[in-house]
Amino acid sequence: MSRPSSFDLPYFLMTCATLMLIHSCSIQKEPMQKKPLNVLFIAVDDLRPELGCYGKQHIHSPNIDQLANSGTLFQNSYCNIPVCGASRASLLTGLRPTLTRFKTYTSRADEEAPGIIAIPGLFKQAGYTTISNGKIFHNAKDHETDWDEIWRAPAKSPRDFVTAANIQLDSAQATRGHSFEMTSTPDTSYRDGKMTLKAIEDLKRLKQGNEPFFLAVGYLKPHLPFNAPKKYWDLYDRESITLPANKERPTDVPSQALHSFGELRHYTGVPKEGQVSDSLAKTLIHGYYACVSYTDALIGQLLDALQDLDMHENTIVILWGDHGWNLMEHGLWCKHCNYRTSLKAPIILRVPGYPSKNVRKEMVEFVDIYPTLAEACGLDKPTHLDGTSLIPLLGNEEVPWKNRVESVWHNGFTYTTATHAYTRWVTDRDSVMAEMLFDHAVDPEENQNIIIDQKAMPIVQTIFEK
Ligand SMILES: [Ca+2]
Repeated sequence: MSRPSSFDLPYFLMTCATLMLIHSCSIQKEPMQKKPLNVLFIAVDDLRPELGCYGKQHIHSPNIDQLANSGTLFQNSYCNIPVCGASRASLLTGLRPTLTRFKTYTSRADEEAPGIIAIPGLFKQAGYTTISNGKIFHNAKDHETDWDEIWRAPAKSPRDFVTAANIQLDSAQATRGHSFEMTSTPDTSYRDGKMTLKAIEDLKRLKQGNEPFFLAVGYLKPHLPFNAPKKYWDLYDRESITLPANKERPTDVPSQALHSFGELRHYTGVPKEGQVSDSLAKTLIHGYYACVSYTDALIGQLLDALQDLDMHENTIVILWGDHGWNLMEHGLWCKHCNYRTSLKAPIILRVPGYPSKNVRKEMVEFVDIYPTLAEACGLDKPTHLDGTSLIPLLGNEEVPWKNRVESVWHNGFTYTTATHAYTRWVTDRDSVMAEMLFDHAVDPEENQNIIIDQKAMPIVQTIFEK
């Protein structure tokens, strides 16, 4: 089958039909008594809180900002592990990553936590129609019987390039395309644009059905490569983009805190060692911003459709980025580290019936999402869950809450509180090999490791007291 050079609706629909996998239902559905809330579950790959609603006024993200304005924004939300596959496996099972479970981008929930019911499985068992579009579990085969449909958009090269030169590079065995791409093609030229159309068609179809739905829509951007239509690049003035003040590699942290951003180096035009040039650094930051705005525009189309179809008052919307990203802070790119730039990622939640314009400062983490969605939809929470439902935080009241969240990368465990972030790297026997401690009250960018200060030990004790 030859592919058209521009978007072609009949071709697209035919491809949708070809790729749609209708799975046999190994999970038996229970009859519904009363139609409960639907769930629109939006995942955004590698999205750190680089959004207007998180105080980043230089970012053009009006649609996600509007979602936050209509629900609850969690200001201090953290992933439990900063890599795609493991973060998703943990979030979708509600189980924390450990030294032996959920460690890499290839982590599979069904293999590493066998017998554990994941979020889509819980909803399917409760009688929901469950659809996975795009990247939800990292591996489409993971928990595949949890879904009534699994769909991923077609692409012209493995990493979804559009220009001929990049397609050629990306399709070759030994090379990848460039780390960014700017085109004059429409939103639907990339997979995320195609997926948004598919998800909107899903909403129309689901509106006609009798079952509630759990519709998952997993965006691929702003993950590398930073490919986006030119109009999103044009939202930013390259000359006004500055490199971070802390762009040099720090010397006061353990070697385990740093890495050489191998993920970025796979792409054509990126040096195999050393820091990238300031010029490429600016382009990468520009490209990340463009991809955030591109994704935001697509999410706007999806949320507009939800509203136009008059489904918004009966549908929970949750949006999360699967982990943070370093844009040259600490001399780093990509994720894969214990710095806050890598661990902090957005959670925005809108549950019908709860106040809008709600901003919570409590420490929350991705394992909290599973119990939240179960409670919001009146489903019994499985007993294996490690997190805490966020539903008590959807109102304006003060409520008792945990004082810290826990993230892990390799053998480094980071405990983040409202005031500090403490990381300790342990051996398998739990003895401490290295540590770092940051005081967010005076050092929010984590530029001074204070673990050797006299005050450090009492601070660390406080982190574990509550
Ligand atoms: Ca990711």
